[in-house]
Amino acid sequence: MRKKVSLITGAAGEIGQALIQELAENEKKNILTLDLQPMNGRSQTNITHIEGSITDKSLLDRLVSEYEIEAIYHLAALLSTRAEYSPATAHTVNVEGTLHLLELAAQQSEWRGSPVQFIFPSSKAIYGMPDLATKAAHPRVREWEWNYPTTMYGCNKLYAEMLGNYYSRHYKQLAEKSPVMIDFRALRFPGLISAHTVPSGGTSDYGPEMLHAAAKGEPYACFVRPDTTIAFMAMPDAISALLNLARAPQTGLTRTVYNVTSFSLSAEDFRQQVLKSFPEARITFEPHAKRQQIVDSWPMDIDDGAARKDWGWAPEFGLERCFAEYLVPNIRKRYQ
Ligand code: AKB
Repeated sequence: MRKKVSLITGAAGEIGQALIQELAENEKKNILTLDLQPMNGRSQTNITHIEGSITDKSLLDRLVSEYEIEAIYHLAALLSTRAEYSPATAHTVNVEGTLHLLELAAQQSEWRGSPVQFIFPSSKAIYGMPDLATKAAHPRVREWEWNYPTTMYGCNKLYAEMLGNYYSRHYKQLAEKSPVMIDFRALRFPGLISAHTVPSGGTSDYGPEMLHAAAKGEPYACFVRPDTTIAFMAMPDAISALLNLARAPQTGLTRTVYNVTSFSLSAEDFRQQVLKSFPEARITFEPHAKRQQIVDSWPMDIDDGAARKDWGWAPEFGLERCFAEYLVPNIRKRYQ
């Protein structure tokens, strides 16, 4: 008999590390992790790690011959800054890799006779505000507004959301016998901030980079203007959003893709928050014109009213609590 598992792709990344903790340690699920990197420091019996790529179809075929995959948390992606340096590779990973996994989920659903759940973190990068005046005039965008991404990453995420919608609602719509559809659910995250890991390859990374540099006593030159405003969220809230969306009864869901957010602030306000706890921090502003352009295209805030209404989403960490109770104490411990 094949072993039942939840598959986590991109498991060695920021979200993956925190999610494994919750699923494997607290929920005692059997977890299959897939990443290009080794998973250092984890040796629980309910976690099996496979080093490899989501673009390797023969590897994915091997996995389904050995395991019954009940749920997929598809976290692997090339983030927005990295994707601009190699757009074709980003497309291969972010779109083709996602397509392989959706196919895998569809086949597994058919074989099991019940839907595989597919949880997908998307991003505020799928929005594209044409200029700063429009951004100021539309400070809080809803899911269907301004879907005009300017980055390869944003384009990839938006298309992957649409593929997920297709596989869960319209897959093989002309076949005589309707297939078992997958259960696809996606979240559009704001910039995530973890006290335990430093992100790499993103364009909202200036927030967490500023904070980690201050805690290490290192100077930091922020790559966007002080007035640049976008939304952020603490990593524990991101994990509970993923898990709560996964647990929500399908009957209450009116969308396949939901905005979720916590607080929105400018880069200068972010600096002020950091200075409250690290008054010696040396933070300056040296905007990088092209990365600035990307962040300027992202909305100031995203409207998460649908998630609140449909499945009771509410972040635990607002701005003050996020810094005072999660980020600062854990970051101090980390760099002690
Ligand atoms: C990035 O900066 O690329 C990511 C994102 C916007 O999802 N944090």
